[in-house]
Amino acid sequence: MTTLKLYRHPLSGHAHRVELFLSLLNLSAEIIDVDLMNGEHKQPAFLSKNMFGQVPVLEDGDITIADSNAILVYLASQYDVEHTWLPIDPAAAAQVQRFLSVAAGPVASGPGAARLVTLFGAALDHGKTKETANQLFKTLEAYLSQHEWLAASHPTIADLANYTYIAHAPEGGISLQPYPYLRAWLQRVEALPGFIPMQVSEVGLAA
Ligand SMILES: N[C@@H](CCC(=O)N[C@@H](CS)C(=O)NCC(=O)O)C(=O)O
Repeated sequence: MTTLKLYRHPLSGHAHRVELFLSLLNLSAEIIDVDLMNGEHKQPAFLSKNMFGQVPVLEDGDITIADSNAILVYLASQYDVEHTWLPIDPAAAAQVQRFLSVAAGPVASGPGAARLVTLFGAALDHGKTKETANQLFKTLEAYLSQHEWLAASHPTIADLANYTYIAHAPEGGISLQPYPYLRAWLQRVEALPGFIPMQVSEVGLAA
């Protein structure tokens, strides 16, 4: 019997990738919303869970893990007995890590950051975030014309880590229309048994 608790915000793509993986693994967790708008994540109680003051954070009994990709690695290592989501073979594991770095790099600073501008009014260069996103999407489009999944011949946590902010790129003003292979890959992720979407934001759309 697990006692998983996920601290998240419903519009956080970083948190969504964890919620998605929990669902795909058929693991139930208590979901605790952190009030980012009122700075709950910068209060001592939350900072004691993550010194960087960011969601998501996962608690599994007395184990606390912060950072979405670290949580995906933990859940795969702890609960995926077949080790398909994060292969053990060193070269295969490195392929997954390569794409976790993409998720933490250009996906976060491209489509992720563009959405921060349009939905939450972040003081970032929107043009630069869109440029980063389109550069990345062009590269991934060519790659996905030859590959079904990002890091292996089957889905891995690399696909989940990259999925959410790419799927929600249009919220940041970035069209996915020019990228049919990228859209087909998104649809393959969405067809996985247990898939759950992140809600589409209405925050900022009225502004
Ligand atoms: N590297 C972190 C990034 C997490 C992150 O950026 N979380 C955002 C929400 S999507 C957050 O908590 N922002 C509040 C802040 O940074 O003050 C991860 O992968 O978990």
